[in-house]
Amino acid sequence: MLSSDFETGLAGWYRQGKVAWYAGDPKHGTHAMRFTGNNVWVERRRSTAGYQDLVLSVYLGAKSFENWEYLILYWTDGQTWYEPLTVDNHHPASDGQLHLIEIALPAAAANNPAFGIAFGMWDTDTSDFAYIDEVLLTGVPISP
Ligand SMILES: [Ca+2]
Ligand SMILES: [Ca+2]
Repeated sequence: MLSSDFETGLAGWYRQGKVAWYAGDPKHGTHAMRFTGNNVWVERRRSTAGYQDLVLSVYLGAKSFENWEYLILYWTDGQTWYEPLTVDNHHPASDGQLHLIEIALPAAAANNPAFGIAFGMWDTDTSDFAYIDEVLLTGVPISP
């Protein structure tokens, strides 16, 4: 339903803050998306109309986080932004490498024309980084 490996750029993603199309490591393939600095927000909307049993997967990691620094994965039903994943400096994905995260989204995400996902990085600075690659949203067509 949505697949983004960032091999050809960051098109389709609304971006605020210091977000780069990134050829360094870590990455899968030739490029990933990299955040640095504070107040980063990257968002993409995708209607899930006609689909259920949604699963969101992504490879992500964070580097140089201290206690107060966060990378958060969000999804929205069009009303509320939910936060199923927060990477802080105690999370395994704070080791600067890419980790597969898979989230089975609740029913409110299904069959929803206002569905969207986002990533935020907060209270960080220019020596902190987050890496995102291979964002994939899958769903099962709802039988008529
Ligand atoms: Ca890639
Ligand atoms: Ca830091």
